[in-house]
Amino acid sequence: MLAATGVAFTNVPVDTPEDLAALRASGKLPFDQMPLLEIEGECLSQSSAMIRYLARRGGLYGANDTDAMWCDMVVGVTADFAETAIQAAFKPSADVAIADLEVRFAKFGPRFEARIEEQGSGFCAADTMTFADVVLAEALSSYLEWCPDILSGTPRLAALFKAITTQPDVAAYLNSDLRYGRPDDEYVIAAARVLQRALPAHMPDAERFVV
Ligand SMILES: N[C@@H](CCC(=O)N[C@@H](CS)C(=O)NCC(=O)O)C(=O)O
Repeated sequence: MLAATGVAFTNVPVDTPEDLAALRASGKLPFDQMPLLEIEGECLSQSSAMIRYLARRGGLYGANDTDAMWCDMVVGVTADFAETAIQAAFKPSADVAIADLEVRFAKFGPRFEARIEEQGSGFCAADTMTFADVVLAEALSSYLEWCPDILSGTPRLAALFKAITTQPDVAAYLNSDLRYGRPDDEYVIAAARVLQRALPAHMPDAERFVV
């Protein structure tokens, strides 16, 4: 959403439990949780609030209440759809992750396709691009990291994905070092280490970071 609304930004990685403790001690986390978006002197928590704040600020919440309702509906269902992709790196194997993603896509992909057809603009919520298209494209990018051909049977969804990811600011972001790659075991281990949580049960010594 930062890229889609033309806001230059930096990522500040939290690599160690000490980094997280320092961030907590800084008082910048309103609810003691990550992620944190620092923008114009404000410290924002909750990714859905950040996304909507950026959408309003960038004029991507549609032109009226009906558009906004469709944005919220599509973003809500996209969260359900994206959950499987967020969990993929935590699965026992890539084959299991891909099988789960295919099942989830079989449920939602045709619904997204039908919604785009019904809308008629090529976008999913309104006559023009909204943050719902950006959020949906982000979720699709995660699916494509695991299943590169997954959009082959949904041409409208594929066209929406292309329309969003070829926006100049979005394309520049996707091709930059700011864009994280597909999460791997290293990411899963780093997240458990920083948050001092258990690893997925299939990993050796799964409790090794639990304090
Ligand atoms: N619902 C929140 C996610 C909040 C969350 O689960 N944050 C985790 C890290 S991804 C965290 O800070 N956990 C530590 C804690 O809750 O104390 C969002 O979408 O931003």
